Amino acid sequence: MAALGDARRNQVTAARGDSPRADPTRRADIARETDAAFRADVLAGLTARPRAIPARWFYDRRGSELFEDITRLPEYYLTRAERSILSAHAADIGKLTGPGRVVVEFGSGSSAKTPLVLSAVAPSAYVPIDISGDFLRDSVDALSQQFPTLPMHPIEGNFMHRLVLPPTIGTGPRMGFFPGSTIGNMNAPAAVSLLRAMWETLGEGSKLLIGIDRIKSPDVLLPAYDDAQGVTAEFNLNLLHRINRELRGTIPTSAFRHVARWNDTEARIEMHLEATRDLSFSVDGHPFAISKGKTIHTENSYKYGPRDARLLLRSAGWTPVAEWTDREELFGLILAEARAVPAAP
Ligand code: AVJ
Repeated sequence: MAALGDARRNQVTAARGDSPRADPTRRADIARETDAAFRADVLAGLTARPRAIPARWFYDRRGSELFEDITRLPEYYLTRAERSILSAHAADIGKLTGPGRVVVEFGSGSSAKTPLVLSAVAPSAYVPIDISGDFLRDSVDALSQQFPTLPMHPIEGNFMHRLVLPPTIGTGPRMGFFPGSTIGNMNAPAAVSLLRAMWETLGEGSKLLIGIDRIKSPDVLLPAYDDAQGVTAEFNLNLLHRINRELRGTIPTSAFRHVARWNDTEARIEMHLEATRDLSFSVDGHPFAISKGKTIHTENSYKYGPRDARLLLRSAGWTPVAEWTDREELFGLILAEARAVPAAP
């Protein structure tokens, strides 16, 4: 998957064949905006107390590769659980959505989940939205092999805001697909505004199929974010390497260690980078210091009980209509509908 970013402008690209990569001027603009936003977020995040850098900056090329590796770790149950739910309940999902919907995937990754959904719901078109044009092109290329007659209209843009869908997809019913518990990176207000933006993008009468990771024992949660092979540690530390690479940083990366914590009050996993000694360094010429034991907060991954998840959806105008889980009840897949909200009694 690629990150949720603010730096990139929404823009509707032409249909398949006209890759977002095809416009070099626009790509250069996007790269410049992304650089500026990364620099601003890092400088502000290192100046703030507590120190915090938004999780979306994990996903440079190396970070995206490391995330793919994470999804294959024995401890990282999320991807496997969601995929097992999708394959076990594909027929059910298809029955409830009906054929001929336009499937709009938010943050399309190189995920193995998309084919399961496309087979289940027999859509009339597929619209993947991602801020990474590279990822979009690759996933559309791969999916075209498997679904040669399905029209595909990739959109390179930021789905945090309302998007205009390409008119060529028609006015037929739509279904959003938002897998992977990506919603977990946002706090409640941000999650609600994202779900509302999706409602606006898709329109009344549309459906949303969303994967949300559940609250469970920290004995299961913590290893998923602190695996034995150290892949998640490398993923977290890659942020510091990225800062050094892209922002002329002098951070002594080996003096930081990966920390994963379960914050029970907030119902979230937190990832931090902890200084193992008193340090000073510079980023883009700006000096910074951090004392031993202090951290840079790099990610939140909120977890939801089944009722929490449904309340979150309703708060954004989505009415839950069905819900599935895996055998161990680790992960929830919810189908919701964009109904007009009836007047309160
Ligand atoms: C992509 C946000 C769903 O929170 O589980 C995985 C990111 N971070 N391991 C998650 C992540 C550390 C992942 N999401």
